[in-house]
Amino acid sequence: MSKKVFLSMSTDVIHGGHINIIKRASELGELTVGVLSDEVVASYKRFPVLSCDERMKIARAITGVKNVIRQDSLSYRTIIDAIKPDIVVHGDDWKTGFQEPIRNEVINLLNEYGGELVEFPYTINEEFDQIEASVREQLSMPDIRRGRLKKLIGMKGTITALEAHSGITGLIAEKTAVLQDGKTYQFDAMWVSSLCDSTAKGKPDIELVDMTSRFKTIDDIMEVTTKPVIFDGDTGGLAEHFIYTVRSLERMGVSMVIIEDKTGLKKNSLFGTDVSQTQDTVENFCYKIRAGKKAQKTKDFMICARIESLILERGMDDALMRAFAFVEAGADAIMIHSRKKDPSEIIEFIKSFRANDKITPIVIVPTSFNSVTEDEWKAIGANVIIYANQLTRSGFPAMQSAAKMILENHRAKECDEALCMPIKDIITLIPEE
Ligand code: SPV
Ligand code: MG
Repeated sequence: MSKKVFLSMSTDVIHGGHINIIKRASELGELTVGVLSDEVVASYKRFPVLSCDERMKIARAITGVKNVIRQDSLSYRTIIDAIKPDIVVHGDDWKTGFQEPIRNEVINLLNEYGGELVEFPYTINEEFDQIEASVREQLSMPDIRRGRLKKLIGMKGTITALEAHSGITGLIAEKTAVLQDGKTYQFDAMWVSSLCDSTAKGKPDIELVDMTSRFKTIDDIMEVTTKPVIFDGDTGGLAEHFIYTVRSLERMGVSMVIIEDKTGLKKNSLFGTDVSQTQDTVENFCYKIRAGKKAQKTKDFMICARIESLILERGMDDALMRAFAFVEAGADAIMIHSRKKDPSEIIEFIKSFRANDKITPIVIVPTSFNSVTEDEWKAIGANVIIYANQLTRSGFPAMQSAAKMILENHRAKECDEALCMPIKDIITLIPEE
C-alpha cells in the first residue's frame, strides 16, 4: 500500500522550486497538500493575493497532488491527528527562526506513531524573491491597500489596529509578530491617532495640528508599510470641509476615517466631563456623514461614526439612538467609547446594538477598559479593536528616563548601558531597499 504523504503550502506565488518539492513528495507516496486559510496567511506572512479557494484550485491542478485540504492553523496538529500521514515533507528552511517550534511539534506528533519527517533542501530563487517583493509593493499601493480593511474584517470577524504616528512606529505596527501556540499574531492595521500625532508634535489634542500636517504623518507611515490605515478624523470639521478630507484620504489609500459626534473646541475624550465639550446634534452629524458618503469615489472606503454619549455621560439610550441614526445616515461602522475602567457599559452597548443590527462593524478603543481579551471582545460582538496610544505612552517615558540619566551622570555611559539599543542594531533596524 502506498504511503500517505503530507505537504503544507502557504505560498500564492508558485515557482519551479515548489513544483520540484511537490514532485519529489509525490514520489514518496499518495500526496495530500494542505492549503493555508486566508486568515492564517494574512496573520503570519502578508495579505494573500489569491484567496484560499483559488490556491486550492491551483494545488489540485498540479501533477502529483492527490488530495487538497484546507489548513486552518500554522500548527499541523489537527491535520496530523486526522490523516496520520506516514511522511510529512517540508523544505529544510524551517529548522531555525519562527517556524522552529512548529517543526518540533511535527516531529513529536510523528514520533507518537512512527511517522517520518522528510526535509528537502530549500532552493533560493531570486526570481521568486523579486516577485514576492513586487507583491509587497503592490500591497502598499493606494487602490490595493484601501479595500483591505473591509476584507480583513470580513475574513477574521475581529481585527486589531496599533497606533502609529511616524515611519518608525508604522514599521513597528507592520512588522512586530509573536508566535504562540502554533499561531502567529500580528496587528492587522494601523491607527493614526489625533492624540499621538499631536503629542509627537508637542501639541494638545484639540484639532490644532492641521490636516496638511496630519496627512504628512499618514504619508510618512504609508511610505514604509503595507497594512491598512484607520485615520482619527476628530470631529471631521464642517461638513463642507469634511468632504475634501474624505477625498484626500481615499486618494492616499486610507481605509477608514473615524469622526466623533462633537462640535466646537474638541478635547480628548479621556478628559470626559472634566472639561467642557459639546456633543453635536444627531441632525448635524447625520448631515456630515451623508455629505462624506456622497463625496467618496470608491466603494471600499469606510466612514465610521464615533459616539461620545457615554464619555459625556448622556446615557445608554442616547448612545444607542445615535448609533442607529448614524448607521441610517450611511455610516459604514460605529465606534463606541468610554473612559471607565469597568468594561460593562461598552459590553451592554454592544449587546443592545447587536440585538438590532448584526452586521455593522463595531469599533472599540479599550484604553481605560483594558482587561478584556481580544477573543472575549470577538465573542461579545466587537469587530475592530484599536490600541490607540500604547507606543506613545511607552516610548516617550523611555526617552525622558534617558535624558534624566545623562543629566544625573554628566555622561552617557550609564544611560547607554541601562537603556539604549546598540548602535549596530539601530543602524540595521531599517534595511535599505
Ligand atoms: C485618539 O487616539 O486620538 C483617540 C482615542 O481619539 S482617545 O484618545 O481615547 O479619545
Ligand atoms: Mg483622537
